[in-house]
Amino acid sequence: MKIVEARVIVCSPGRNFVTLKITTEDGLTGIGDATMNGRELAVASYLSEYVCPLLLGRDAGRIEDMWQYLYKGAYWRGGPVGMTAISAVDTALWDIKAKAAGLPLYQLLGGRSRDGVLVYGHANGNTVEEVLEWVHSYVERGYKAVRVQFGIPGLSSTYGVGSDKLYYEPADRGAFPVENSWSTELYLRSVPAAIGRVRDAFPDLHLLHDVHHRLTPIEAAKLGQRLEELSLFWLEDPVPAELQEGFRIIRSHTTTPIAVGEVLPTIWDLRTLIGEQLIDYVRTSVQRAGGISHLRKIASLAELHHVRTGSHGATDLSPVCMAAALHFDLSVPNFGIQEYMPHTPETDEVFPHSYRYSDGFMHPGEEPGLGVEIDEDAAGCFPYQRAYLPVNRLLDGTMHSW
Ligand code: GCO
Ligand code: MG
Repeated sequence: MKIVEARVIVCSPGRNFVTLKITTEDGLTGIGDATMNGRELAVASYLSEYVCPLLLGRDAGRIEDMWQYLYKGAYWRGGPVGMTAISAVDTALWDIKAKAAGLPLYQLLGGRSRDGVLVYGHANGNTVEEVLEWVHSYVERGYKAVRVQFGIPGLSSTYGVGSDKLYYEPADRGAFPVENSWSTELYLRSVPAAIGRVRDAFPDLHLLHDVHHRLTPIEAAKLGQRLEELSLFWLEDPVPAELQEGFRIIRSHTTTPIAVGEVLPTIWDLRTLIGEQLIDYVRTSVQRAGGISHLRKIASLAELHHVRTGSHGATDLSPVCMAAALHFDLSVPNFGIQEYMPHTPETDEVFPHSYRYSDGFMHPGEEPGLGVEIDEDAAGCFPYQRAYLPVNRLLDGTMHSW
């Protein structure tokens, strides 16, 4: 199964996506998601300038060897650009292998460990009333788990609350990033009570909340303590995770479950967090963490340490990643939950797929391979448009993590 073509397709059906398409000599094709929100062309050019030429003539069936070749062979290891590129190659090769076998990918990963993939939706709003309305609409659609994000009185805008409630997308098209403002004091003053109101209204629902890397460990420890009685499913990214040891402080103070990892691309970046059981859910994804092959190794390390998976699934992870994630989720023993934000109709038109949602759960479908394709004619109608994620400043103008 020699690779005869490897191409990068960049399109923007509502938001930017980078897709790698690999073709073999017998005409099989596989695709992988290489989107890195706000920095898309860095990965596209890494792939087309350096990786695609290396794939030609190689055996598409040697997935692990290809992974090692691209990881060890670059000398410059890790990092989001390189790892996203490897993810795309790995995913495309798994797609090809499963198509060649005539099986949905999860069958090659050991088969189903469960009947469906528990997902959580996003409810957000400027006021608690708005959030309550959205949570209600998710519950009506069968969701068992909902993430809640609130506007913060005194701040003009913040992470997680957008103008379009269903298709929340933080990256904005424009010459410069949007500037958000932040005050930990104002946040801690309003958010615990806001989550409390949702808990009162929905006593049985799994509730999740994303702090988006903004607190210090001791602030996060205090927040975790205050939220304990609300029984969150998880508190996400309470602090930036470069300093993994910082999570020891949070852990020693609170039993609120912690989820981390959407920006961390390798098992080595997660070693302390998982190995010391400092987190409960690992959130890195097929698209960020070296594809199916590497994410499975991370899941195995996590399994050993009582950590479950909770893969990132915002709209900047394309339907190709979503499909791959669902095969992974269905198969790993220590699955926890999957984030799910529906893509826009334009995106779904470019990426026809077999995965489906029903009553709080998703299933990848039974098509051979990933069960998703890219319609290149449709993609061609939506050319790339530069977009940036916002930046964040404290009220006195100091740069802060967004
Ligand atoms: C999440 C994430 C996203 C990210 C986005 C960045 O939990 O879904 O934090 O909202 O901000 O994916 O591109
Ligand atoms: Mg997050």
